[in-house]
Amino acid sequence: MKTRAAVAWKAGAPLTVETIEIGGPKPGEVLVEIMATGVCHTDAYTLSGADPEGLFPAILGHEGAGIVREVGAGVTSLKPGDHVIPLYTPECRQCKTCLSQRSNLCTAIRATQGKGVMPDGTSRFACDGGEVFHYMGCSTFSNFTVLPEIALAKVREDAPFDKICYIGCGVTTGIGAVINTAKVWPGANVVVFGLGGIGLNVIQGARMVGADKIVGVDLNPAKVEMAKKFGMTHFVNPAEVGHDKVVQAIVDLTGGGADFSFECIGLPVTMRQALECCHRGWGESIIIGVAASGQEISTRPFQLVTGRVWKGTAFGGARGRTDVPKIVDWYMEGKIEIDSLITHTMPLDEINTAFDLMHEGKSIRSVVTF
Ligand code: NAD
Ligand code: AHE
Ligand code: ZN
Repeated sequence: MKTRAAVAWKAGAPLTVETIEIGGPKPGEVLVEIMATGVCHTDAYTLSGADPEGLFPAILGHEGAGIVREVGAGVTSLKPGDHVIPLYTPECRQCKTCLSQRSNLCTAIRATQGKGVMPDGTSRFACDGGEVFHYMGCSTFSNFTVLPEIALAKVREDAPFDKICYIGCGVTTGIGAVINTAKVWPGANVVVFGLGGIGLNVIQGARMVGADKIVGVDLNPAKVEMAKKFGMTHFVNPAEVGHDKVVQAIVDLTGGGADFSFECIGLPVTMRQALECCHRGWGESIIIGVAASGQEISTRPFQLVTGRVWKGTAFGGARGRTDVPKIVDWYMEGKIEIDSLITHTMPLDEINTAFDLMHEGKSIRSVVTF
């Protein structure tokens, strides 16, 4: 069948909306009509050309919500009409990692996902007769997309697509990093580097679990108002305190250092600051931000010898098919806030505006509705 999709033809160029061909679902696969998709900084990262797994032409997007329209042979857990959120971190419940219960990094389809194809090694997308790659196994910048059954979370049908799409990445990543990865305790002092679509969800997660001080760090003072609304108690602007004094400023504010810090920017320099502002003996720093190809982190080993812990997290450590429906429930029950973080909504034809707003620091999340 034909569908409309925003195609990334080459690194650094705007997306163009095209009518493309999409193949039907093969065994174990599901055809989904995407109703809404968020635009995450990771989409911009891959479009920039800095992602070693970035392939072109591709249909980007990994933060969607939609409706199952057709299922392939052997699909048992989903049927046409079900409401779903695509999962770039699937949950097969059979691989070594899923069975271990020690990590959410399911390995069932990761290799083909990174190559821009479905698990059988082929793409379901074509444009003008040429193959177009999938992205993060999701490709939510297409009105219709195909995913393996194990990469879809079934969610309640009364939840609005244009809000819960954000649970497909940003909300779950931020809140999950606090709950699943760091396991922040009530009364902890928390520092969040980067007050964007991810960092603000870390802040609301930290407030949910009863953190004491929640210190935000960002170069853009326009982010302060929203961050305070979500629970930020103190703000540090590196441009004001001096980039080389950020760590000391945080150590002073927290009475000795952070119990937990979260890097939600994607820069080695802020990753180092996030580690070094942690409390001697126990402070844990969680890397969420994605740094460009070839970049490396560094610190004095003494920082680790003296008890600071460096960790990372993908999709907030969430097991998608199990945890995502619960997070949708939290939203519907008013336990978490999403609406005000979605600062802009636009049709697919205006998707490039979402990238512009992100780069200009004017949006938190833009959502494209179909
Ligand atoms: P965003 O653009 O919405 O937010 C980034 C924020 O960082 C902005 O507020 C910006 O002003 C601030 N910033 C930029 N440079 C800074 C600096 N030098 N010092 C202080 N603040 C600075 O991006 P987002 O969607 O929140 O994503 C944040 C990062 O998280 C990206 O790297 C993205 O790829 C990554 N990410 C990772 C995961 C994961 O599973 N690990 C999931 C989603 C996103
Ligand atoms: N191809 C990229 C990987 C970037 C990355 O780390 N992605 C995160 C999700 S970001 C969502 O916005 C992730 O899930 N990582 C685990 C994984 O298996 O990809 C690169 O830089 O190589
Ligand atoms: Zn994302």
